[in-house]
Amino acid sequence: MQNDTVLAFRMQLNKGNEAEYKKRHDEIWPELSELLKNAGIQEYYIFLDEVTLALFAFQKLSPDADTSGLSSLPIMKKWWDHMADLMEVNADNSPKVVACPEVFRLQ
Ligand code: RM4
Repeated sequence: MQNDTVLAFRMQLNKGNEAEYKKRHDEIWPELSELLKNAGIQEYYIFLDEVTLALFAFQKLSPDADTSGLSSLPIMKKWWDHMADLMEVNADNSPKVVACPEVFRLQ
């Protein structure tokens, strides 16, 4: 399937966890990075809005990326459990995600 090449979404950090959130991502498990890349995520950035604590995620995807299966993988669930004390999550500990549609592109 052909995808758009970029994707953005917002998550929410809970107050007081700014440093720890960055630390855990600095130490992201290599097997998880590998899995995300294998799914077609070529580049993945998360920016922190230090005023609202919104986490703005931006992904550059390969044209044949398929990230649909990631959420059911044990390591993904384990990562979400690991992050759940820091951010807003759903009942299954996956992060609450708000889609951010593209409104401008300069290429
Ligand atoms: C985030 C969140 C996302 C995950 C990244 C790597 O904090 O858990 O779902 O894709 O980490």
